[in-house]
Amino acid sequence: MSTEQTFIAIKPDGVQRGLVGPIISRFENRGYKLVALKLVTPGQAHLEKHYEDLKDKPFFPGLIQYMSSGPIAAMVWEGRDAVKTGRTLLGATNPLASAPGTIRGDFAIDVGRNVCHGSDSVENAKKEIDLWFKPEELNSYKSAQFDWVYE
Ligand code: YYY
Ligand code: MG
Repeated sequence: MSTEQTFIAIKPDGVQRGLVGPIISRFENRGYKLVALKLVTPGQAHLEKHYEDLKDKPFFPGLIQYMSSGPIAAMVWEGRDAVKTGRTLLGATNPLASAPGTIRGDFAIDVGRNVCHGSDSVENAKKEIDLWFKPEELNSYKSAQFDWVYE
């Protein structure tokens, strides 16, 4: 298990519902380090690129419309096994199948309003971080918690 970076986004519904703080807290409380954070309202072309693997799905047009309907809190989180554990913190894609205690399991009901995004592989995390952030927006620092979170 290695130190990884993952792209986590709070979708427009999460921002509108005042869930930025609670979602950030899940990652902070677990011990992950915030490397980048910004509130952005991307255009449709950016979102189509972000979700390009899903372009043939029937829900794709609605997904792009939803994702472009308001600001998104875009973040990069770093730490051991951050990609897979980030997905675990988010919960299943369909919130009705997400365990209580996960973000989607605690804060969402419909799959098309599932409040957050997380990279699904280390390779996709790199692509997504590259799409959403400029290199200079990624902060390099040692977290004050580091020696108390890792043995
Ligand atoms: O990675 P994750 O967000 O958990 O799921 P994906 O399969 O990548 O789908 C991206 C996004 O699309 C999902 O978060 C909600 C939406 N979506 C949908 O609206 N309806 C579906 N049946 C499947 C996914
Ligand atoms: Mg996905």
